[in-house]
Amino acid sequence: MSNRFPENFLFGSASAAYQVEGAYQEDGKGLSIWDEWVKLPGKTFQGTNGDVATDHYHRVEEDIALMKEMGLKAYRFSISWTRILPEGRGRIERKGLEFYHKLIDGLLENGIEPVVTIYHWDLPLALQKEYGGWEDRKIVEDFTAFAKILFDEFHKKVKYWIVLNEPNIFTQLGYFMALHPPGIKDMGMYLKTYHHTALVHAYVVKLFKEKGYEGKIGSSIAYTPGYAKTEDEKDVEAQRRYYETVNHYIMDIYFKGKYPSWGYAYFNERGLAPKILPEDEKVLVESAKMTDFIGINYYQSATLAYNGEDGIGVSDFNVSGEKGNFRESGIPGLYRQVYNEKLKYTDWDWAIDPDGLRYALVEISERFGKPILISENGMGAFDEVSEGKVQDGYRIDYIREHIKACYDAIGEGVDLMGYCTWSFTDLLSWLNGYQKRYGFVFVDFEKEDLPRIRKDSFYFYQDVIKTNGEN
Ligand code: BGP
Repeated sequence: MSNRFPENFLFGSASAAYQVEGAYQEDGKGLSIWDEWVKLPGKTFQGTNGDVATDHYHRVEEDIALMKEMGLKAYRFSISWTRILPEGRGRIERKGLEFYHKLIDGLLENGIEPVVTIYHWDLPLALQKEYGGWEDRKIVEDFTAFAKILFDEFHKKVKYWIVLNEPNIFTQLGYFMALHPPGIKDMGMYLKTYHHTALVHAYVVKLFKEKGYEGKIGSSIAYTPGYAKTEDEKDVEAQRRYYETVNHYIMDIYFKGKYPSWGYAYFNERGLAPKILPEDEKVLVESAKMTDFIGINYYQSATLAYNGEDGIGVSDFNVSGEKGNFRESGIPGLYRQVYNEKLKYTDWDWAIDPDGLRYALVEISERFGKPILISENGMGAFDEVSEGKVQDGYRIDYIREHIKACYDAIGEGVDLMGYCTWSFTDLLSWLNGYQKRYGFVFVDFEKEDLPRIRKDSFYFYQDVIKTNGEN
């Protein structure tokens, strides 16, 4: 690599509260839907849970010291709603706010920009039980009140806010694939809850702008660009249908304020489309304009082929990491996701495609004309410690090539604010437990004191940052 990025480019790394903090019942914290879900039989990989995770809650100084040593420019983390509002609304728990002050102050003192995700999937259990959480429009009011507490408390310290992390994934896995709480399989519910996430984003952005807080605000979408498998008209049509019902569907409502017409009509004809109230349209369009940036979590691309009405449906995920089991999956009548011989795959069958990142950045930038922040990108692997070292050259290659793709995208006119890897330390993978590792810092989960070990990729990224990408 021999590139230099803009001087203020945010080379960072990311995490989420439930995946690192642990201390799930400490200092007055209330339970989230994940605290309950992980205790139900068969719901998580070999019963793993985030009760302790990396114990970041108690080791925040140690983790920040590692970030400083690395020279990290930005650290993206999420705030646990039930640390602040144990019941989801009402009584505020000061100790929760103090924890995040400690984290944010520690970052700032060490020259690291905090990038705060307001919601990374750990909904207060009380709200799920009371009215079904995302299933009801009441979520807008409760979420907005929570966000306002955070803005009032932290606005002088935090410049970058991400309202929601991957709303397309938590609604899809929670309501269509039954792999996340509340474990429902109903496409209409998935589309309805997704619509509610878009409203939450819209009202929170509007609040932020109307109250005049300083800083930039957006949301992060999991974006998987799609290629047609062949030039055959049927495969090209499958790709078009994928964009209308997936990529443009999830993105347009956030960043244009409208669903794409073919995609919405397709769901509507089948009685699956969400109800759009006249006031929704107004706030969605207004807030799409006010949204400062688009957060993109990029891991892989998809290759699409024709899928008939009687074709293949969704398949199980490879959660064990047993390589070479690529399973096609699809939506009958729309598209089928197939294996791409030109690409390499991770042990969990995720396609490794750095050029897909460049391609995604260019298409998003052209469609929405907004700055982009890569809020997650990384490679899950089975890392091993040998003589005190973790030689993760595969991860170095992965990250190097994706950074090169960012550089090329900037060259093609993309306004890219930063690049945050997933993740800084190893942490809990929602569906794959502790065995699937993403960090620059290895955490030995077998040992009670959870020791941290710098991987080879730690030194690689340290160098990338030091030279601002010229490495
Ligand atoms: C994203 C989530 C992260 C993280 C990452 C890796 O979807 O925002 O929280 O989990 O994916 O995914 P996985 O752990 O399933 O490999």
